[in-house]
Amino acid sequence: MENIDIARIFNEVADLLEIQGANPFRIRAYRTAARTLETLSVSVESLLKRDEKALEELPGIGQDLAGKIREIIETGSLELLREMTKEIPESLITLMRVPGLGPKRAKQIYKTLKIQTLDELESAARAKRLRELRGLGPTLEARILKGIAEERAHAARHRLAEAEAYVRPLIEYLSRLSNLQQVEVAGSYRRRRETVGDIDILVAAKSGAAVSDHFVHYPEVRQVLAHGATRSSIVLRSGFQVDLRVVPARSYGAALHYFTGSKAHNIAIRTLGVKRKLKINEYGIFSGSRRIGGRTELEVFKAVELPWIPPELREDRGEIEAAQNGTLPQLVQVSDIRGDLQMHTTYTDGKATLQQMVEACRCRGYQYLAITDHTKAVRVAGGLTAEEFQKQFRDIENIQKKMDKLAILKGAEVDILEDGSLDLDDATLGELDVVVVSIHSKFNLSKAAMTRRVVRALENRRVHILGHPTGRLLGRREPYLLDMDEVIRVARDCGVLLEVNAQPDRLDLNDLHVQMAKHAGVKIVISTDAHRIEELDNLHYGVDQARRGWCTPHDVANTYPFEAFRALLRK
Ligand code: DGT
Ligand code: CA
Ligand code: CA
Ligand code: ZN
Repeated sequence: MENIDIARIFNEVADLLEIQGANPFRIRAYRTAARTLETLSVSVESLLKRDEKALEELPGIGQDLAGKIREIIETGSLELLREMTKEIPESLITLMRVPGLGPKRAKQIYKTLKIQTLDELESAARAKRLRELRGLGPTLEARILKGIAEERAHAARHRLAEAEAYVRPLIEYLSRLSNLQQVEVAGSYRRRRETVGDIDILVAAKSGAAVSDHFVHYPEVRQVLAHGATRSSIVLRSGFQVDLRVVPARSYGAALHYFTGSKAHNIAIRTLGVKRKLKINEYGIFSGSRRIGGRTELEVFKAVELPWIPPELREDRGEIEAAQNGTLPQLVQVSDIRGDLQMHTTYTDGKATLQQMVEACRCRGYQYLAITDHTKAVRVAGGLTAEEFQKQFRDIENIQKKMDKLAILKGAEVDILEDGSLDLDDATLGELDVVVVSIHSKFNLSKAAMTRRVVRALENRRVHILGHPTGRLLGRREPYLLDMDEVIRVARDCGVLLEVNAQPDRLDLNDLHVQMAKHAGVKIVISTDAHRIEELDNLHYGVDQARRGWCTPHDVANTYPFEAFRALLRK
């Protein structure tokens, strides 16, 4: 039982409670616990084995929820959820997940129009039948149609971090086999795409049958789609599809290259092969019928006279030309990062204190960090007033006195209000070392209005960084409308840095925007936006995204030593 499975059960309970109109505090308790579980670095199952009481000490998990976790681990399910599911029809749950609907309206539509499926909802919206209901109109009808499309698109893909949570134990399980020569995850996972459709695992082994048998007997399997000596396919309980290929060691490199993709990149490489009268496929590199290579991935690239290309670049977006010209970028790595520039503390909605966050950054070997709590407009997060910031400044100064190797920057994540003005007075802004600005409300402006709003914020000379620039939440919220070319142009002219927010459901900017920024000569910062200590370790997802955007350390402001970094901040 993985943490993420328990989290899923808790989220389902919260959804159902919402439909029942239960106490909001109770609903929030389940959501908070789910989030804790999703971000926890140790498995609660092992935690429980070591120490009965350890669960209750986790943030947001008291005696009651600890008991429920224990029940899920011991029995594989939760009685409460079974009971609730009996009372609430499944179709109502499907409806409520549609962005724009929510529990109350889902219930109304379900009851009055007897709608059960997404298809039925879609035809009712198209037939303009929803607008006849009380409280619904053409605008909401259109929003629901968009929501249905989003829901369908999202159902098919999973966040990279979620895939990682399932891949790790599966690889561990496979690695128990003694005759395994090599094992690696290929596909979009290896290319570090922000979402993955399915997981592709490649194994080199002498006996394919033994590996495949072991694979299809993984305890988390819900369904076996295919079971063969070289190719098998399963669906995990979580809904993930995993494809396994077993190849002989002499083909491993060719297969790894082929199954890493992307398809467009593969076709380009194969075409280069054809020009040299070579056949390149997943079995190897062939000249006529003679095998001339395929044991390593490097042999594939060498055959077409190229250096090895990092998987993150293999999208046929210019990487082959760059490889030919010797201009492949030396991609940024996690170890290049010297500071984290967005994080929250218990002053607002963070779960760790200022002191604890600073200490955690010290342990991670950083040279600098910025504390960036919310401003007052973000009321749900308990945003700070100017006076409260003053108190935090004194706190920071006191902690700083005891630290000589780590610079603690006074920062804030300042809300950009609807008209583009900032949610903090000039005097306080002037005292901050790092001003991050971002949007947390009024997402539905027109593209022109939203662009004006952001541009006006960037033109404020006290602003240093634009935080999570498009506001999207993977699988939950589309980016707001924004003219990114314009934003990047203004960022360049004003000397504002653009954030790549490393939260696994944000990854905002995305890879393409990062590349646009790089081309325009705008530097990015990779920040975790951590709300608890463990979330500082999400950094690598942001680095992945920056790598997919072709960034070298030079392109990323927070790889610079402290003084050089400060020089990059607008004066
Ligand atoms: P995903 O799963 O949708 O996130 O994306 P991928 O890239 O993992 O795609 P997937 O799982 O369908 O296939 C894995 C890799 O196998 C893909 O990246 C490239 C390779 N591949 C699959 N089908 C073809 C094909 O028809 N031609 C070529 N050249 N390569 C293919
Ligand atoms: Ca795949
Ligand atoms: Ca696949
Ligand atoms: Zn934010």
